[in-house]
Amino acid sequence: MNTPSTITDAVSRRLHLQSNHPISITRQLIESRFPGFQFHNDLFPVVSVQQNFDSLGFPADHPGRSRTDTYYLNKNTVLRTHTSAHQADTFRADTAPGYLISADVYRRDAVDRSHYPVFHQMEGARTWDRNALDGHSSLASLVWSDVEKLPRHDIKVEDPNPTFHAERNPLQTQHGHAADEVEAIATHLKRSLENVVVEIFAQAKKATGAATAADEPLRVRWVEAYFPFTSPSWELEVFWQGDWLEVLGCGVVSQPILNAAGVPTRLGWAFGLGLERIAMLLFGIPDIRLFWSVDSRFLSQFQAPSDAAAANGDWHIARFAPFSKHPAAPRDVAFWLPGSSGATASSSAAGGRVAAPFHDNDVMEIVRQEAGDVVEDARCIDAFTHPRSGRSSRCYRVVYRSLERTLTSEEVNALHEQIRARLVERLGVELR
Ligand code: FA5
Ligand code: MG
Repeated sequence: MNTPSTITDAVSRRLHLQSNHPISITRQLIESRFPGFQFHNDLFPVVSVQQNFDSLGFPADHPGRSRTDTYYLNKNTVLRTHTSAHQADTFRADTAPGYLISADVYRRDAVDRSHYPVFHQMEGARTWDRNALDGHSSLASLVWSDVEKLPRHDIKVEDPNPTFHAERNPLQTQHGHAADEVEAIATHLKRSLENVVVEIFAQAKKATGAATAADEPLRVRWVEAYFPFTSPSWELEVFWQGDWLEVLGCGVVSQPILNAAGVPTRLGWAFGLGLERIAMLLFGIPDIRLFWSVDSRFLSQFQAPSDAAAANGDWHIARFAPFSKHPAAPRDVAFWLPGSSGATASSSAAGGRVAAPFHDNDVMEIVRQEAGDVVEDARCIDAFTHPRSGRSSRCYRVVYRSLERTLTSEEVNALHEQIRARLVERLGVELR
């Protein structure tokens, strides 16, 4: 068990089901773009390691399984880290061609304006049956005919990568997929998701007359990705606040998952998107912490449309109006890592594990637990190893800023002092 009460307390919030909450409105807007799909919005967040990882083909040593990244309730049970945990069960149960699953997910992760340890994902999947070709000569031709039925958009999408790449995205012939099938499914997948983003921006634009809060033109690009459960795989990024923001991951479903779900003749695509990230673009919400606010100055700004209005495509999206911008108070903390030498800061992506590795996410969690939502950002700003002693040092900058009021410097100092004490107590570091 490595799950603090700050996290378990969030389980009951279910923002994706709270009427008039921006996460819920975003969910409904996306659902409206997938007619005929089954919607599952009430799946329990406690899942088995089998569901979250094994069923999806995660290798035994995948960093996502680590206690530094995942909240465990016991050895075999976790708070789901993604909605993909329900893929296998849903492919087994659903007869419809497609489904959407919206749910709260949990991760030990970075602290900044677009990352939060509890967030909401929407999983989507669409499959076609090789045994139900509906008069078509092949599955590829069936899928292409469905591509033709998708709405068209006229935005320019940056998509420099071919569907297949020898190392990064090899054609998975062991799955029995033919290149033309994968091309057709990938095109249907990309077009379907581009349509979601285009719709989000169209609604955002209706609200302000501008494409985005910062008045930037919409820029969208596909980048290659890797997931153990799709191949080929991509991520979709949108330009936001001066940088590329990843909004979703997706790909062609690995055939062993469909085979194991009892539907070996079906092939298809799946995606998982961050509802907060999309809601930030839709409403112009600048900081992910705001979604958890119970301040009426936040909540009263959002109103779900009536069913009739929504059916007309009129979502009445109102741009978020910041109620005030309070000053930021940065504080640094520098320390020596425990153990004399050899300890490395291992981000989950980097290899190089040591006996008791120091992990960035352990610092992030202490920051969250001690200071909660008054921290806007925390990051390592300096790391070095002393050439003679071999000791490693880290310096973190924690930026304090409440979304609701101005913090006094006494208050900030007290919180920072608590964080310093906890770092010593929990991680055994030596303050510098
Ligand atoms: C996944 O979770 C995959 N399960 C997605 C997927 C599904 C791929 C089906 C293929 C097929 P990833 O870890 O990239 O992928 O997360 C998906 C999205 O969740 C991200 O693109 C981002 O929009 C959002 N996200 C991830 N971490 C956070 C976080 N800490 N806070 C807020 N949003 C996050
Ligand atoms: Mg990702």
